[in-house]
Amino acid sequence: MQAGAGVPWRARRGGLVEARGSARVGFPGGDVMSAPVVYDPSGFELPEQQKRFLRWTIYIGYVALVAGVFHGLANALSYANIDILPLFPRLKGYYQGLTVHGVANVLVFTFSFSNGFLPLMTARALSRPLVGGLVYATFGALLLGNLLAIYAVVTNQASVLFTSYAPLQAHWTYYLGLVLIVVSTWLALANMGVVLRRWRRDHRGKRIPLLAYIAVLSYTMWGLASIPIAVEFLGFLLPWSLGLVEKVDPLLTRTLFWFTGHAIVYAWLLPAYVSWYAIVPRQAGGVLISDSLTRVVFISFLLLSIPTGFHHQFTDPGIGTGMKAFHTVLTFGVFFPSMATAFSVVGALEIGGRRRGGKGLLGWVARLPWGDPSLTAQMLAMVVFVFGGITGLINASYSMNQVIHNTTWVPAHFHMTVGTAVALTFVGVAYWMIPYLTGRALRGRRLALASSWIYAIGVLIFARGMITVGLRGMPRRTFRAQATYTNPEWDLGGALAGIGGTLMFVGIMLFFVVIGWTIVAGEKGGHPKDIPLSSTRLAPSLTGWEPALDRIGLWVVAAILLILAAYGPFFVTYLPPQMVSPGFKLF
Ligand code: HAS
Repeated sequence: MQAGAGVPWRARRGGLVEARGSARVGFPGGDVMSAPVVYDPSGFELPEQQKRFLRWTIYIGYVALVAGVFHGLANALSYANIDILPLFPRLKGYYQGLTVHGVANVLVFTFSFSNGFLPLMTARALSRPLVGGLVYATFGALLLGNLLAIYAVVTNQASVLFTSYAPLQAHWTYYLGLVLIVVSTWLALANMGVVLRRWRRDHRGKRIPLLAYIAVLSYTMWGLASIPIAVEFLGFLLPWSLGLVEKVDPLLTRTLFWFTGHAIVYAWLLPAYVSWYAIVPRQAGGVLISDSLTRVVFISFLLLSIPTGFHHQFTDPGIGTGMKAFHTVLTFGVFFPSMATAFSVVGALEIGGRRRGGKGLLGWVARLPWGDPSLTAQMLAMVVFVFGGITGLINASYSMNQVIHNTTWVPAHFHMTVGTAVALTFVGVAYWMIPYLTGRALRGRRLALASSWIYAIGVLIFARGMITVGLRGMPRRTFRAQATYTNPEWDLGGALAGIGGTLMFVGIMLFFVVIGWTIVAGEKGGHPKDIPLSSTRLAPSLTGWEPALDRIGLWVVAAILLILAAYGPFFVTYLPPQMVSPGFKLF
């Protein structure tokens, strides 16, 4: 990593960097060199109308999150044997509430945020406006999809949980609503694709600016990954719920769900990684270490996120052990880009901490700007994600999975991943992005800091409890406070889950106070005028192998080939569909 004494890195690489400005920066080890700024430093403003629709797209997610977290509290308290469901008078039952919790938090909140955030990042990185019609269409599809799904869930006609497993059957508006939410993500992807294509037409031979590249690749992966769930919903569940076909194939639809369903977790995660790579280094006062490593990481996710879904089906009959083993190997493969991410973000933070005077092995940690609510939320998200990642590897280990599958261990894992690494990062991003989009200064900075700390401490206590009782066999998706059976070994862990869940609820409510206060009463004009874009220590090259990283179409073809190898044998041996089961409405 040595820059070469006194020689600007750009010069050593033959002036290959597309730089419009540069900054002098210091690195651990004492070298000082020129860090290229690859984005137009004069800034770029989206048209006001587009900003307005992007922020309303994100607000849809906030409304969903408000609805979703209330049932989260009920669920967490239930593990501590406290039943607050009677306080929800219109709720017909636990599974209706759990469906609201899952759909609102992991489907609506995440994709609403990404539909606003990723196009905004693309537009800024390329300094071009988005396609207005596609911005409005994205918002419209998301809104309509939500209204349809909300109707089905609120009227208790869709208590099927976010996994929508057949033969549990929901009202057709639920399936159509979720399809429209997916369509909204495709429209956002189309928008980014059009803007990027136009930019490339005008900049032949140039490297795609990193931020645009990783934003587009995140949704490209999702675009590919979402095809199986579209087939499941449009080809099977929707006609079945409309009565056009009488029966359904539970194993096939479940497999189609997880075909998309593991990649979906990376579709939630990658927008958070976009922030960790392209924004956090700047917020911490550091720089991103390597442009090419970052591109390799996102390509790895494109290649490996999708052909891993059988690790959710280790216990399912009807799928060959060899197929499951192949997916296990690929699951361990998709762990590596996250390790590379850990290296990159810790490196960038360390540079920032040392530039602020941090000394010794870990002295730089204390010197990071912990008073910045946006950065602090994201750093806490990263710390919690370490434990989310470790539990994920245990899930993926075939024999260990037999111990934890369908226990409360699994919700512990996903509250530390999507529930914190992703959600708390989105919270942190909101602390600069909502002011940027509304033109109002952030209110309640101390409250914002308190919110993130309370949430992060809460989730660690919650997960500790859920992991302990999960290992002692407590089932997930069960309302303990009303269960007719119990186990004294669940008491301590259950109490921790209740305490931690309550803290998480308080933390997220404080976030809503801060954001609501900012939107309504933030000082006008006191907002950030530009996105906090990071520069890169090792910049992109125009020669050698690196430009091949920008051939997104080529990588999509490679991803399709890997998917065919991973899923082809199953479909070849399994099809045609075995339409054996009628629909059930149990709750
Ligand atoms: Fe998972 C189940 C395996 C990651 C979400 N997962 C789930 C479910 C969800 C979910 C929602 O193999 C439940 C679905 C359901 O309802 O049934 N998961 C993995 C593996 C990973 C993983 C191997 N999962 C995620 C992410 C999610 C997510 C990310 C959401 C966003 N998961 C599984 C398996 C199951 C499963 C099985 C099925 C279980 C069953 O039986 O049902 C890995 O990709 C994780 C890699 C991550 C790391 C962490 C890297 C750390 C970083 C932070 C660095 C920063 C630092 C801080 C150190 C290796 C990048 C520095 C800070 C300073 C301040 C200095």
